[in-house]
Amino acid sequence: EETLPARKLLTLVIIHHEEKVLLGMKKRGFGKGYYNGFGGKVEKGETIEEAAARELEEESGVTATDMEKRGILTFHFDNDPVLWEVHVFYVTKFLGDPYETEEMAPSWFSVADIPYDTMWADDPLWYPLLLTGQRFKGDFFFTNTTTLTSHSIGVVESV
Ligand code: 6OG
Repeated sequence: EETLPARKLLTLVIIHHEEKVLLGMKKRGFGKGYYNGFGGKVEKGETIEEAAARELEEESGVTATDMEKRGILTFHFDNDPVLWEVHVFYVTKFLGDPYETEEMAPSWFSVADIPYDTMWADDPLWYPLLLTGQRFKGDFFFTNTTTLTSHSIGVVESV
């Protein structure tokens, strides 16, 4: 009898406001030294949406007012049997001004200047879909945690 692989649920919020994208330089933990959206693990007793809102507030100080789920990314790491399922949310309206936290140093980037060289290797494959209003699902296979060896990605009707 086959069993489903174990999955870890995570969130990732990208804010797109006045032609700019808010990214945080991760200061510690997984992905340190990379720019990324804001997010983290879904905790027991909260929904994925609640986790996304909570992590955004904890890591950037802002409160999203129009969060929309736009993608699901599944990461396969050769050194971890657990799949990482990252739920991607798109935000254009929020309250507050982003500030630096223990976890992240935020900056705004024009879409043309998104620093893909200092981001996870999967990001250039799906940010263009996110930023043009599409919904998507993708699978990404990493070796040695950071080397992307293969992927598949598709635009979907709903996530
Ligand atoms: P914490 O360790 O901060 O949660 N994340 C990824 N984001 C991108 N763009 N690519 C990946 O490729 C990622 N793997 C994980 C999900 C980790 C944060 O990093 C995201 C979370 O927002 C491998 O709790």
